[in-house]
Amino acid sequence: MTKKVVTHLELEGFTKVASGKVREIFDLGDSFLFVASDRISAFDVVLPNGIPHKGQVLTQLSKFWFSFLGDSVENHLISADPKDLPAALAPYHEELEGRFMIVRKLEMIPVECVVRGYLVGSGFKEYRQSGTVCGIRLPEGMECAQKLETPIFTPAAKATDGHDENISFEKMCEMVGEDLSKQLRDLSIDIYSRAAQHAAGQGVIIADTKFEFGMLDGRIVLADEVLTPDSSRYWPEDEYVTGKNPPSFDKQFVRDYLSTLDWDKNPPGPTLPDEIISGTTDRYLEAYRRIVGHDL
Ligand code: Q0Z
Repeated sequence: MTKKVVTHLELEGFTKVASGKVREIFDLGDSFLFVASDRISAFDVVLPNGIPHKGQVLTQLSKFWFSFLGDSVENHLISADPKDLPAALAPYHEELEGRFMIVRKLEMIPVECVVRGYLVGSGFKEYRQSGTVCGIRLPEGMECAQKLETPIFTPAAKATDGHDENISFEKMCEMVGEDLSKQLRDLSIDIYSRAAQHAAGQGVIIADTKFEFGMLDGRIVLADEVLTPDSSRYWPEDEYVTGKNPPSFDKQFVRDYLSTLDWDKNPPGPTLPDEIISGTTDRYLEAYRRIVGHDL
């Protein structure tokens, strides 16, 4: 794997159809090219530095999970083999190495399928205010980062400001239909449970995660990146204590460093020192090693 850091990506002759803080999607005609850059965001702001190997870790973790889940859920991956790239992308093979997937074009479902196994973040915030998460009532007296008796499905929708907003299951049913909502809920909880069980045996807690699904010929297809540290909260099991928000597996060095500065969390973000960048690469590589069982 080359260590070339990819923060900006343009593929001449191919239209970018979506661009996120980290990922990009290009049109290949009958399929999309899904690419994970090395960009990193913290406190919702993309930082100037890339993190070497981050895009490769995210992509290879997604591929691991697609394969782990097997035929129990159809996914959008067609190929991650450079031989299957269009000939016109030959000049970009080095940049794309290990960080791309050729994927099926789906009709995306406009709801984020979030599953939480632990009570933290916006879930804990809502619970403290109302005793519920996305309208689901939870037992009294739960602590921050406590494990839930059973994982819960807490859908979210893109608000007008582009941020995700927690919605009730009833609201999701109004948006996409009751039958589909129930299928997505049950499927999401099943996928999360199997993944979290695997991760737990490898020293990683997947506290929560967000799935995106699409439809193809009337079938539900799992899309996007899956069960990565960017779409999930990964916690090192050895650093977990109930009642305390554990360090993020991947971004904790970056967050700790940023909190030593007097940055107001508005763009542009501060430049990271070399040792924070290399420490963060090491954390991503360690997350990969624990989950997959060998080095990237
Ligand atoms: C996913 C997103 C990203 C920004 C579109 N297989 C698919 N078929 C149709 N649409 C999508 C996919 Cl993955 C699709 N997103 C989310 C991804 C950057 C937004 F890389 N948007």
